[in-house]
Amino acid sequence: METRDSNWWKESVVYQIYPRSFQDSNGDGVGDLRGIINRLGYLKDLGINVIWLCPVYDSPNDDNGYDIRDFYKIQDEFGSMEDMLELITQAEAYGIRMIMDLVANHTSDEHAWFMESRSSKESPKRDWYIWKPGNEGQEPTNWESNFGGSAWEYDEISQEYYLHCFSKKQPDLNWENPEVRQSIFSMMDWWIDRGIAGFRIDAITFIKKNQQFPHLKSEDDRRYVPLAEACLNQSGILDFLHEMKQEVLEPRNVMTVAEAPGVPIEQIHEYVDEQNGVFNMIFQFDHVDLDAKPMAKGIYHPWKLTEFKHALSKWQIETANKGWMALFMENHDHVRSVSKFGNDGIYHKESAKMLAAYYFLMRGTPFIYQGQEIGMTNYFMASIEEYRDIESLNYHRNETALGRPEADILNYLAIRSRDQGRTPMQWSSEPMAGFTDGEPWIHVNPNYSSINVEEELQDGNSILHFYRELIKLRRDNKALIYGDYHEIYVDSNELGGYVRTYGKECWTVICNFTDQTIPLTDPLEGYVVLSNINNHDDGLLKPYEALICKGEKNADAAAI
Ligand code: TEU
Ligand code: CA
Repeated sequence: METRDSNWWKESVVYQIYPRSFQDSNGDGVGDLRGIINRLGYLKDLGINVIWLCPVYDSPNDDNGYDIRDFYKIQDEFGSMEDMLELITQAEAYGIRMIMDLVANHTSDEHAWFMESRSSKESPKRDWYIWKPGNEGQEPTNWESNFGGSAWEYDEISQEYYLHCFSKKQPDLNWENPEVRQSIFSMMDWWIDRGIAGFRIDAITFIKKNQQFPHLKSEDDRRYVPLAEACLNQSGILDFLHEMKQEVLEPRNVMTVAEAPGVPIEQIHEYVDEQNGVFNMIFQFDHVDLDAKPMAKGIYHPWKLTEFKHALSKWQIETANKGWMALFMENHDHVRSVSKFGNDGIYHKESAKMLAAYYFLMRGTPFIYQGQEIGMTNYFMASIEEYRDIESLNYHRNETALGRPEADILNYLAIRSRDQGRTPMQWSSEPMAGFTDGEPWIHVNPNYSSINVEEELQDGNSILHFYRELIKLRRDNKALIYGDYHEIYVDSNELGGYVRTYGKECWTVICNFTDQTIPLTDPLEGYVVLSNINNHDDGLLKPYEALICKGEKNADAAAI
């Protein structure tokens, strides 16, 4: 019988693939399924055992596949259903399970359900989406879409407005309608029958809307107010999620990781409690969004290291006895972590490895986003022409209309745009980084000639090798998976770290987040098992140095 601590998804390391940017196999400049199949050996050698595949379903690509036209079809640019099934089978042969993105808050406006829904007010599928008449010639409410502008779009055909939390080509499904829920659940079953091991569940905290459809109070003179207050983690959402659990997740025993912005820490147990929660784990965004508050205004907000550490450790503490976290530093919606939290200049290598050591050995399942394992960086796109992401393009248009100077907008996008994480995977120093033989759909970061897989495979000291070692270390030491977590250096704005204790074992991770040498006031517990530099000096941490030490638990271990 499986015991609580033998859940495979806890012992796994997940690798996230954004298929458009991973590997092109046919020279059209767009990554594809065949490209992924060709790289399975690389992933196996890295040591990961789960792939989270971002959407590959048929889509007009308004939001790069997060606008699904047909859940049961693979988008032509990525390949065929046969390729998908082959990917699942081949990955399995390498000991890798696949989880797919489940996008169930909305569909594409080109989905057959929506076409039918918009065809007339009397359509049997009318109520599958959220339709409202105008309010004295204006939108039904003043809600602002997550991608900017009104969250309502007027439809000429049926002369009402429909709601879209994201782009106007992503109409929101009406989860109040039981037929909608059933259709989503049977689609999930269908994919599980194809051999996938679970789901990363997209934007799930948006599925319930405040049924009063209130007008939101504005703090400034902007016309629209971010819709979170009425559409994010609304009361009643858990009823829908428990139904999903009962209908699909529990009977099929699949791995689930939910993208769950807006869940307050006090509520985490309702989401991930082992018995009564609904998902195995969630993604929270406090640490990656520190620089973007308030989100609505899109203005850079400075942050301190103590805030960054707290944004991670508070979830560790809250889930200490029950529940589990998804650990991550990057994904396809965020910028590159070495550029944001490390130093992508002279300490590129050291700081990328330090960040890896810092998050990877916390209590939870680590996720690696493609390219993170080689230390891919942001790069400054000098013109809006280089951007592809709908959120960034909308942002640029709306802010320009409000009179914001072009340079300001570009500076903001350089540190927040989702495209920073979407430049092609850097495989080699060949033209186009070995990603494609053709013209890539988005610019390759010019630093590919020095930062690439081929080079790092040859260098035993590379970031890539450090990730391999971390993965192996975690796999071989249960303490690093199941051990208790205790934060150290809580108030330091230079150092960060924690202790993991398990039986007699006691592991310490200590990281220097600065480009200065910092004296260590407390003696190290035990001996150094892994470090990101070759010449550790006792009593000091060099710039961006990280130490992973193993010792024996003693009475004052908790006091360091
Ligand atoms: O993102 C939804 C979402 O909630 C994020 O924008 C989140 O708020 C943000 O990362 C916190 O900083 C998901 C997908 O990941 C994204 O790519 C899609 O565009 C979006 O859903 C719509 O499907
Ligand atoms: Ca291709």
